[in-house]
Amino acid sequence: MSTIISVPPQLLLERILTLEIVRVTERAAVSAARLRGHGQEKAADQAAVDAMRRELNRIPIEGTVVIGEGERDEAPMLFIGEKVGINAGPKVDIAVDPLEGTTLCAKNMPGAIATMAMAEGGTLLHAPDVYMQKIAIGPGYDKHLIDIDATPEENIRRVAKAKGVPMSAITALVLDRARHAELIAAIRKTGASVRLITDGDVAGVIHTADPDNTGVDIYIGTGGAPEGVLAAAALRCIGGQMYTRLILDTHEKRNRAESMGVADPNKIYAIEDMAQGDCLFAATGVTDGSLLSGVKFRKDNVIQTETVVMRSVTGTVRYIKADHRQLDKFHLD
Ligand code: VTB
Ligand code: MG
Ligand code: MG
Repeated sequence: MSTIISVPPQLLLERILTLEIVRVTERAAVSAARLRGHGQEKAADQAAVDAMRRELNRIPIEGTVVIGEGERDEAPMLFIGEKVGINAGPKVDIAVDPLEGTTLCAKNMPGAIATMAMAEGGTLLHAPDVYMQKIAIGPGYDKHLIDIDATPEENIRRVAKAKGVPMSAITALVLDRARHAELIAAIRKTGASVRLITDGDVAGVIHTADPDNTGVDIYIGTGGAPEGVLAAAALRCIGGQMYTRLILDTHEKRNRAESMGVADPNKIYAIEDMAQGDCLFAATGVTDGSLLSGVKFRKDNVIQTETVVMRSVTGTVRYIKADHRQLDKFHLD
């Protein structure tokens, strides 16, 4: 008899938690969306953090934030090491980015999301808030097709060949940054198309999982390490390949990483090195984006949200559209 469960049952996260984390990202997204387009990155971020923390503290978990808003002294809430949950239930690691794309939200541009991942305790990479080199493709390719140390040309060539299309039919998603000038030129030289985003590479990486709909075949470039771990948690659920490397270019960063358990500063992380075991991932749209619709404030106080939630052990991906009617009445956000 075959079974889809590949880890011992005692290590599974209870599936009921799937819905619980949807509430968390929904509330964070609604709170941030109230400040959408107001040009206030910090205020929107803080609103998302407050809402996310309040909701996390209602969940029956013994959670530890491993990817959070920063070190305890710089982040009063959702700091790395903070305990969340009702302190009863499974021990879990929590990764959060309550408002991923603060600038997108402040400018009401596409692609801001509220996002989090939950995994068995001790199974998420404890990554410091440094840059991370990343390369990712979606599911359905041979193992190790892409190589973080190969040239962009080589990676594009391999993906095109595996897909059975010319390189000119490949689209690479890249963060629009000066540091990526050479990378962008190298990709364009192959004939491939570069789609630039100003922010938001958690969603960016997730785009690779569904090239037929998103038009994105590969993600390449350097972004935040916390965002890398969140994206890895998502790809762990939907499949795909992702390789990353922390950019630890100063003593201070190397020491910080070491104190968080990073023994080899040059280590290449695959998805399973960043998110092992069973994990859940959720993201709710704050502004409209190509992955998710943003929060809509309708008449009669109806608030609509769209969330994607994934569970690694089964690979289930759900899109949940919700109408919230009582948020103001119960002062819940
Ligand atoms: C990265 C990326 C994020 O901010 O952290 C980026 O991973 C910051 O990059 O998705 P810069 O320092 O070059 O601005 C996001 O785009 C949004 O948090
Ligand atoms: Mg953030
Ligand atoms: Mg972010």
